[in-house]
Amino acid sequence: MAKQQITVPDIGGAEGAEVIELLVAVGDEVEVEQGLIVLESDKASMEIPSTVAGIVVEVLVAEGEELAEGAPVAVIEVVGEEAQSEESAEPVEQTAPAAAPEPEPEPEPKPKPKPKPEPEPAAQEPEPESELAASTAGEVTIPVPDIGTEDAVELIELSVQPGDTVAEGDSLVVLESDKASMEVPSPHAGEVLKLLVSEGASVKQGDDLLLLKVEGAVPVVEKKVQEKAQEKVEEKVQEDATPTPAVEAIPAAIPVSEPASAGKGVYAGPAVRKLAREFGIELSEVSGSGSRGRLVKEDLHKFVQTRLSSPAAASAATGAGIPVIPEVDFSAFGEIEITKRSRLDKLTAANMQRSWLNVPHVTQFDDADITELEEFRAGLKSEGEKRGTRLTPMPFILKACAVALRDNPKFATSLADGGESLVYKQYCHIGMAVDTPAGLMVPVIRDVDRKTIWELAEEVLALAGKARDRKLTPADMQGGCFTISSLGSIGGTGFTPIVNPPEVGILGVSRAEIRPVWDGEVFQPRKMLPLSLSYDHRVINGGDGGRFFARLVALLGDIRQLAM
Ligand code: CAO
Repeated sequence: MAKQQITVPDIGGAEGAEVIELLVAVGDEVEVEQGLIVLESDKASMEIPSTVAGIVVEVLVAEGEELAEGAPVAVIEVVGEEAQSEESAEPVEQTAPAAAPEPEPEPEPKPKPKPKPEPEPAAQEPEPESELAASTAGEVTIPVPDIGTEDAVELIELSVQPGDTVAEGDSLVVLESDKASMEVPSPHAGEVLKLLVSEGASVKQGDDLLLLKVEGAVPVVEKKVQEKAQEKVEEKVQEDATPTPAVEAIPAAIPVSEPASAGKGVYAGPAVRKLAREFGIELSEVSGSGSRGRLVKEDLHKFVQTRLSSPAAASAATGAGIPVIPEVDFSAFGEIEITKRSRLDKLTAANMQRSWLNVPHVTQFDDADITELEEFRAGLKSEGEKRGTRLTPMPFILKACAVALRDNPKFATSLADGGESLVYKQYCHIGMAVDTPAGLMVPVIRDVDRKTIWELAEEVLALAGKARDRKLTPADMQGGCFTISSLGSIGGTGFTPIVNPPEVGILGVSRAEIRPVWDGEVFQPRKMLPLSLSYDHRVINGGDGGRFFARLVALLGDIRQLAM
């Protein structure tokens, strides 16, 4: 049988994404699209799926390791006829990874794929009875991959339509469980032939999503095989009266390995482990109430409740000394409704708190007189329409920031070596906070200093659209030197933005309005733009902040200086 090495695919430029969870162990049976590991960059977490069905013979990574695109993840012994057509058929040594437990003696045979009587013709509808087929005709039914739960989840968005061409990794649909919304990436490049579900449908792992026409020979793994594999794992769990290292952490349906760092020796499934990470709970501190001491979600909820009712104990346990905000039973005061927060909201919350706790913030306020800028902008409205774009104040603010950063380079630095050094960046990439229904995202506009106002206007529109359509990749959100958060279109006279580390400065933009401004003799109606500048006081002192701000305000007050 051929062995296939699975590597980290294009993860949108995320460099050094950390392995936060191993979803499989040596000896596990995996399906196409089944997650092998979970990677987390500072902006998102993503499952790395297997591209083949088979048996895991080597896990090449450990929790806590940092991986980039192309890094080897695992070796899979490919099951079935497609094993013949797998390109990476070169022998791969079957050594167990140093930290991985020995594979358990196989208590039962692996499911043998039925030999196919004859090559499968290109079929519009997949044959429901076939168990495993290698399709050279290039039509593949894409199922719901491992979504970390056996429960049905809602399909909230179809990201493709019949006729669309997709690249490997492109989002096909968006699913939403009570915990998170997740995109299902295409395992292959190809053309969408037919949708097999509709928006609003309730789907489970293994349900068919769509029919894809791909080039070349690809494995077609059908529902029945997935169900069989699932049953097999379930039987295995039931038969194992005592958890052994190899299957210790097998939840009801999905085989997982024993994480090295979190909850070592704890019997819990991936969903419970994920929840524990979200709560910041050390699994070994929680007692499991499930069969054979398995941890279930209710155990975590109880644990949190107990901790919350004992704030002093929680504070002492974390060593942070931060008093815990006690949980209130709001239903005691009237009717309530509880909704789950999206993963993005929770990540943003964690990032905000990290910044708030680590960065000593100072915020300064000033107003820029943008009367002439606004007159100039109004005069360009028709040209903007001709160009098919919209000129808001944002491109001017971006440009002014680029010049102010050039003149005050400390604002584009980051701390390094634990505070021993400062990294000065010789590029000017500026992040722009975008408010989306899914939560806050901060795409980064590259080389702002080298772009024209029109180019920036187009990019602002494009990136804001991409953010709202959930099309941003981790690469789109990395590498910023400084951030702008504009609430100008929404309102308000000022706010204190939170620095986006490792950056050291962020500009808050509020709503411009005409105000009476004293010119020495009379009050003049001037359009004033309220600005707030927050910075990391470990790096920027008040003088630096004042100089940067004064320059920025002057640039916006006289945009001719932007050309200097
Ligand atoms: N004062 C007055 N009007 C403003 C303004 C300001 N400071 N900024 C923008 N406007 C106007 C624009 O000119 C536009 O009107 P016209 O079409 O008549 O010119 C209108 O408001 C809408 O602008 P916009 O929001 O579509 O575009 P933008 O370039 O100003 O901003 C973006 C783009 C992506 C920054 C913005 O849409 C957005 O998402 N802002 C929210 C950011 C956020 O949530 N920050 C908080 C983060 S911390 O929680």
